[in-house]
Amino acid sequence: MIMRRDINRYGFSTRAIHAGEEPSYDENASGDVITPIHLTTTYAWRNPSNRVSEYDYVRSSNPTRKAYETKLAAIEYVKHGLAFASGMAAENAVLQALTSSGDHIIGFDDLYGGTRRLFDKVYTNLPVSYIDLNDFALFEATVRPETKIVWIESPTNPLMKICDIAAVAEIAHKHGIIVVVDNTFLSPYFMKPAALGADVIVHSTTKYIGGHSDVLGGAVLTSDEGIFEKLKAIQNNCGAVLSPFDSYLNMRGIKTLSVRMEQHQRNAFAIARFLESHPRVKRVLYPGLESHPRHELVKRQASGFGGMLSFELEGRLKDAENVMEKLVLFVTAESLGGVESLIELPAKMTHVHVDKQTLEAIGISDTLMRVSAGIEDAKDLIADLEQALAINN
Ligand code: P1T
Repeated sequence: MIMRRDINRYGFSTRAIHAGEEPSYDENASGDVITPIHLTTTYAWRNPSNRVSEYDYVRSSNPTRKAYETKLAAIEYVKHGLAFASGMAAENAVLQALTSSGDHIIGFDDLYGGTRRLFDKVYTNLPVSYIDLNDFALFEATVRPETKIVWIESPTNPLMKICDIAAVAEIAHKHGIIVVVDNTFLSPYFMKPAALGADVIVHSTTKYIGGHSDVLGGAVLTSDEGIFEKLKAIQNNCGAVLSPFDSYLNMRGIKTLSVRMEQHQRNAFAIARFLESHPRVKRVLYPGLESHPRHELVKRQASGFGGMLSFELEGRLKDAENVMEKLVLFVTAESLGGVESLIELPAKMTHVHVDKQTLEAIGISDTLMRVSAGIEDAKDLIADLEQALAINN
C-alpha cells in the first residue's frame, strides 16, 4: 500500500476522518475508501514459514481493529492504541500489565463507581488511597515507595471535580509513578492528556467515541514503548479484544466526534445555565460555568468543558425521583456520551455499590442527578426540564 498521507501534519478533525484509513491504490486491491469489516478469524500462510500478510489470527490483530486503533492513537496524539471489549476490560488490562501484588495506587476520590469496584473488590492485593488530587501536599504525603499508579479522571464521575493534570504528573514522575488518565468525559476532542504528562490514557469508548449508545468498548493509549508492549501482550494473552464489527462502528463514530462534541457542549451549557437559575436547584456542577471552582484551570488544560454536568435538587430522594419520572425527553439510564440526553441518580444507580459513608463524605447526595446532554434542540431539553421541575404538576 502506498502511504500518501503524513497524518501527523493534520489537525484533529482531519485525523478523525483519515487516520488509519488510507485507500489502497494497489492494482490487485478493490480501492475501498472506507475500511471494510474483516470478518475472518484466521489468515492464510503460504507455508509454515511464510504468512501471506502480517496477520495470523483475529485475536492478535485484524485489519479493521488495526485501522481503528491507529485512528484512536492519532486523535489522542499518541503513538499506540489498543482496543478492548469494554472500558472495564481496558482498565483491567492496565492493572494486569503494569502492577504486581502489593503495589499501591493513588486514585482521585471521585472515580466512576465501576473503577472503584475493580480496585476494591477485584484487585484486593493492590491497596488504594483515594484522595483529593487538588491537595498536592496530601498527594506527596500519600506516596509510598511501592506507589505504582496515580489514577485520574478530570472531570470526575459524577462530581465533575477537576485536577491539574500537569502538576500531578510532575509530582508523580519525580517518584517514578505512572500517570493514568481516564479521558472518557472530555474525549480527545476537548483534552489531550498526553500533552499534560499522562503516560497512559484509558477510555470507555462506549461513551463519546462510539457516540450512539450502541457499542460497548474500551481503549488504552500510550506513547511509551515499554508500556505498550506489556499491554499488547495482555490484550492478546487475555483476549478481551474489540470485535471487527465493533471496531468498524467506533471508527465510524470517531468521524463525527468533533461536531457531536460541540453540540453536546452547547446543550450542556444551556442546561447548566437554566438549572443554575432555577429556585429548586441547590447547585450545578459544570466546568464551563464561572461558578465551577476550577473553571479557569479547565480553560487552561482543555479546549472545552464537555457535555456532562450534575446538579443537586433541594429536598429528598423522592423529590429527585419525581423530577426524573416526569421527564419526557431525557431518559433515566446509566451511561453517557450518546446523541440522546440521559439522566441518572448516582447514589442509586452508577455508584450504588460505593458505601453510603463514602458517598456522603465525597458529596454524592440522594438528590444529586447526573446529566449527559445529547445533541437534540436545546430549547426542547430546557422545556422538558422546566415542566419536570415545576411544582404541583
Ligand atoms: O462501561 P464500560 O465501557 O466498561 O466503561 C467503564 C467506565 C470507565 N470510565 C468511566 C469514566 C466511565 O464512566 C465508565 C462507565 N460509566 C458508566 C456506565 C456511567 O454511567 O457512568
